[in-house]
Amino acid sequence: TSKERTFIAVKPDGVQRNLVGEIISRFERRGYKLVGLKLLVPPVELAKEHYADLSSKPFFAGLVDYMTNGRAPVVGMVWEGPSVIKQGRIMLGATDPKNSGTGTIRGDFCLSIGRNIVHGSDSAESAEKEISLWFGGKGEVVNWTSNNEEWVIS
Ligand code: YYY
Ligand code: MG
Repeated sequence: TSKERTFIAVKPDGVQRNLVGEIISRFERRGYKLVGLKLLVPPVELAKEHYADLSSKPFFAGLVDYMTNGRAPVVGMVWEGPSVIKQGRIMLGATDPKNSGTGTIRGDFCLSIGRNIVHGSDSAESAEKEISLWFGGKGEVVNWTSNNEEWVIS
């Protein structure tokens, strides 16, 4: 539906490399609506819960440290619009930037799976889990009507 929502995050390497505006801009220009936005150094428990399905992987400890060590913050976002979960993943590109197409965020701006600059929910279930995890407080996700909507969605 047009109210579909996904969690997108600029990881610390993306913030450090000044790509926040570029990444926001790509979602804005596509026609998606920003309904949640925050800058934070995530607590270790939040990062562990976010990546809970990877907790048995050898790279898990390094992944959590990279996300939480505070050398740069994370920009967490909720974007809304038609097929935003699937299209968000397409806009990000493959997990390993060596396989990400040119024209995708990862394919255009990074080289290494361990420094792939963005996160995006991979399913409706993970979007719901991640949005409540990162934007659980009252009013942190904002319902609003964009005046562009009739020109973007019909
Ligand atoms: O959803 P996505 O970020 O594309 O990939 P996941 O399989 O969920 O892995 C999350 C995160 O873990 C990935 O973006 C980089 C890191 N990672 C890694 O460092 N090394 C791997 N072999 C696989 C994943
Ligand atoms: Mg994932």
